[in-house]
Amino acid sequence: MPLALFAWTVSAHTHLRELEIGTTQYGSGVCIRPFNDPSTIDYPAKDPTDPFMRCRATNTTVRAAKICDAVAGGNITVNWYAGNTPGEMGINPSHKGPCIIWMAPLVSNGEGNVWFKIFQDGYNPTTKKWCVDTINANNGNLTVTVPSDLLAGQYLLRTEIIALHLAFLPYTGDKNGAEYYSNCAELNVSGSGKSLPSPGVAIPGVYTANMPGIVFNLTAPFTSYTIPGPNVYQVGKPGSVGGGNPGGGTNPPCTKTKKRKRRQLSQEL
Ligand SMILES: [Cu+2]
Repeated sequence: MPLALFAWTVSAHTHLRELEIGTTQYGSGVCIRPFNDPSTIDYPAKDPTDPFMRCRATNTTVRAAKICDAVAGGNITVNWYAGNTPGEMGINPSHKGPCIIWMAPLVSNGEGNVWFKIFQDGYNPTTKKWCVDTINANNGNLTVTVPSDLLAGQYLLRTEIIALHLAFLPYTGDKNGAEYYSNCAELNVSGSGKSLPSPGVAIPGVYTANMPGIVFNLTAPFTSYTIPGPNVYQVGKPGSVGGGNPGGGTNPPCTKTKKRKRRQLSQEL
């Protein structure tokens, strides 16, 4: 019960509110896949195996009403908004954790081994700031660059904050575990690039409830944080989107990876 009370009182979760692409500021919800129920717009996904965690939509076939134009090599600013607390931008500052921006071809509807990262920011041991601190200092905004050599076409853009305040124990039922604040926007990317990063990973699938970076204790001393999931795409290297810190899905860990993961987990716990 104490945990349930805590989760209830910390009500300022967040959602992706709007996009600024190049110099175009889009309105609230434009080109973003809608929520099932506006009253739960800020509620996190908790089960890393549930398709709900992909875009925080139970009906995964519901499309955005519009597809926004973007340019390979151009900037996109995503804006998170804690709508449950009037006037609050970003996310409750207790919700420390990383931000990860993903893409996948829209034709896949996000199903299969199609997702690749274009950006991630976790914890900076020098400044002691999490990505959540950085976006809150910037009114909930984060600017990322569309890979300059990305193949032209339609894509999903998945924005994700992983909040770690309850992640000291793995997810079991509704208790404990990381909170996934994911949303999906739809983009039409133009450009002359020829790269489609692959093989991607499956979402859900890429995270498991017990892996480093999904399990993490914010209240114990730590000097580093392992961002879960594969490496970020490097322009010019279409195959650069594997590896990293796989927890499941399409990247079965080899013996070496298992050893490394176990050592990191013991350090972090
Ligand atoms: Cu929350």
